[in-house]
Amino acid sequence: NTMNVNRPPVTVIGLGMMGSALAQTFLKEGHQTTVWNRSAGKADALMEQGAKVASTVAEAIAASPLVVICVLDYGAVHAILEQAGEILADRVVVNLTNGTQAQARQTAAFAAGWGAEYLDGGIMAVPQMIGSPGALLLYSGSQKAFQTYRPTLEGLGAVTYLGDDPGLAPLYDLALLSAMYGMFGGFFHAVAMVRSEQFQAEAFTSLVIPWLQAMTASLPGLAQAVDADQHRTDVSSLIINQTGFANIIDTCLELGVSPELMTPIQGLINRGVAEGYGSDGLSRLVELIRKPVS
Ligand code: FVH
Repeated sequence: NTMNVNRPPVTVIGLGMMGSALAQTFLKEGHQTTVWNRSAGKADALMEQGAKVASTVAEAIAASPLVVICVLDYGAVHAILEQAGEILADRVVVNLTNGTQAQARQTAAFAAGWGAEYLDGGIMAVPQMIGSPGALLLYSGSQKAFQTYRPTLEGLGAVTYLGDDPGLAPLYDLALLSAMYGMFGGFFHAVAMVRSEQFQAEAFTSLVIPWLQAMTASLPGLAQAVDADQHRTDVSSLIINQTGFANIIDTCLELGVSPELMTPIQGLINRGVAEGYGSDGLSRLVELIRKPVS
C-alpha cells in the first residue's frame, strides 16, 4: 500500500524535549508513531495526538521497521538496546543521541551483531525547529538505510548524508557545536564587558549581530587559506592581533571581568608569533590547534 511505502511506521524511543519534538513531527507527517520513554507521563500529550504508547522497549521496537532513539547519552542508548536483543533483527536504528565517534562506531557494531542496520545522526537544531527547513540533520552509517528512509527523515528537516562510517555524523556534529559554543562564548564575554559598565545587553546585541554577520563573510577566505596551507594575509597579521588582544585582556582586568574565555585564544596567537608566524593571518591558528604543545 502506497501510504505505507511513503510513510512507514516509526518508533521513537526517548521523549525528552527533542524526542517529543521528533515524535510530534512524525505524527504530523502522517506516520503511525509508537513511542516509549523510561519514565511514565511524557507520552501523554503524544498519545492524545495519536501516538501508540508501548509499555516495553521490546514492544516499541517490534512495532516499526524504523526506530529513532534520542536520549541523554550512549549509556542510556545501550541500556535501551540491551533490552531489545533479537527484536532488533531487520530493524533500522537511527540514533540521534549526542556522542563521540567511538561510541557511534561501537553502537553500529552492536546493532549489526543483532542484524540491524544503523544510522548515526547529529541534530543541528533545537526542538522548536524540528520539521522546519531550518533544521539540519547529519547522518552517517548504513547507506541502504539512509536511502530507504530518506523521505521519512526529510520530514524532520534538511538532511546531509556524510558517508558509511557511523563516526562521521558525530565528528561534524561536535565540530559544528564547537563553532556554536565559540560564538556563544564570544557573545557572553562581550556582553559581560559592557554590562560591567551598566550598559543594557539587548541594546548592545543590536551591534553584535551585524558585526558577527560581517565577520562570517570572511570564513570562506579563511577556509581557503587552510586548505591551501597558505596563511600570508593582507587583512591582519598575528602580530596586529596579538597587540589588540593584550588590550582586551588588560581592559577585562581593569573592569574586574574574567578573561578566562579569551586567554586561550590569546595563548594561541602568542604561540603563533613565538613560532615565527607573526606575518601570517588568523587562519594559521587552525594549524596551531592541530599541533598541540605537549
Ligand atoms: N534539546 C536540544 O536542543 C538538543 C539539540 C541537539 C540534539 N540534542 C541531543 O538530543 C538528546 C536528547 O536531548 P533532550 O533535549 O531531549 O534531553 P532531555 O529533555 O533531558 O531528555 C533526555 C531523555 O533521555 C532519557 N534517558 C536518560 N537516561 C536514560 C536511561 N538510562 N535509559 C533510558 N532513557 C534515559 C530521559 O528519560 P526520562 O528521564 O524521561 O525517563 C529523556 O527521555 C541528547 O543527546 C542531546 O544532546 C538535544
